[in-house]
Amino acid sequence: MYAQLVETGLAKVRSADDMSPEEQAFQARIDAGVKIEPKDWMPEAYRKTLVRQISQHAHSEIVGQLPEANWVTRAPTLERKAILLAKIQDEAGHGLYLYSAAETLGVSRDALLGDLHSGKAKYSSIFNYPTLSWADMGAIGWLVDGSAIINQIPLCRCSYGPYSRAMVRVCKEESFHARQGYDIMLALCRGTPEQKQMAQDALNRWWWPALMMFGPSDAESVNSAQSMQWRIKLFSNDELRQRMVDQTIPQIEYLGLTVPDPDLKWNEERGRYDFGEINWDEFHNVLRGNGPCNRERLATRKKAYDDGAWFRDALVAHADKRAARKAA
Ligand code: BYC
Repeated sequence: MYAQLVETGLAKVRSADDMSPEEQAFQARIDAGVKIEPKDWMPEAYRKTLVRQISQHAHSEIVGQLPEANWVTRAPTLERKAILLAKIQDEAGHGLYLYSAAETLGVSRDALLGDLHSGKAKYSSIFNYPTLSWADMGAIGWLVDGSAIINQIPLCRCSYGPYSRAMVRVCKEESFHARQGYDIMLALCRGTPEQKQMAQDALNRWWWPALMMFGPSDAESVNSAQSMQWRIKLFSNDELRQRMVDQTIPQIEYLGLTVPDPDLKWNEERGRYDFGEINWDEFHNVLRGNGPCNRERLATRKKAYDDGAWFRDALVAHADKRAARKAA
């Protein structure tokens, strides 16, 4: 089983009897829907859980730039290239808001990046798959950013103020990303038979990894119960995954494509779709660092960081000079 790398000190959800008076007051504020702000008292385990989730989220944003970067020079038109570049720049911005939100919890950005580069910190499994055709740009925007919206809209209402506020702008931008992805898929599906086949191939390869983005099943999710008590998470992994399926199937039908799941069928009683079993062995394998692109993604990130050392040094030297001039 994949390791839980951050020890928050909590093996299970704590009942009111196990809580100190401070913790009880903290939980009462959360239950009343009051936001927790950086200078407020918080349990150490709450702080650590937030640092874990927000930093993993930030890492996902910046590693998430890499699969799409592959297609900037190959975009079919100038307009598509400009849109793709804008999207990739947005992801860098999301990373910045999220690292800033994590820093309000008393961790440094250098330490967080150090954990990413050493392989200690996770980032989303989805970014360890290759982008083989232009249709993958459509599938990522539509399915990956689409899933991100479903996961992140509830985070706009999460209990930690800086995280919830960062999510508002992120979600607006993700919505543009999802639309541009669907627009690419529509253009391909209205094109030649070969172009439609490219779209189908991309759907076949991204469908299951997109469903894995929501994390392990509720029965296997070690962090969910506590995170839901603290309103860091508002809905379970399985609930959000189900929403993604229910929302996306009509979009697939509109494109005239086929869902790569023979077990998918509408369940009249539930008013939702039933779908096939996810390949959890594949998910765990990717989390252990053995997906098709894990090593390449990490090596590219490290190189980008090392290549930027001169620029960070120059910024510090400039700031020192200005401070010295001001002091003089
Ligand atoms: N990939 O107990 P669980 C984006 C880990 S950015 C890798 O359910 P939790 C985008 C999990 O961390 C997408 N690891 O955990 C960017 C935990 O391990 P640790 C990222 C995963 O935290 C650019 C263990 O499995 N979105 O969309 O309650 C371009 C057990 O899981 C994954 C966010 O980060 C995974 N898919 O729930 C385009 C959103 N799933 O840490 C798009 C914020 C689970 O104990 N994060 N793990 O060692 C969340 O909502 C939650 O952290 C998760 C997991 C639902 C992801």
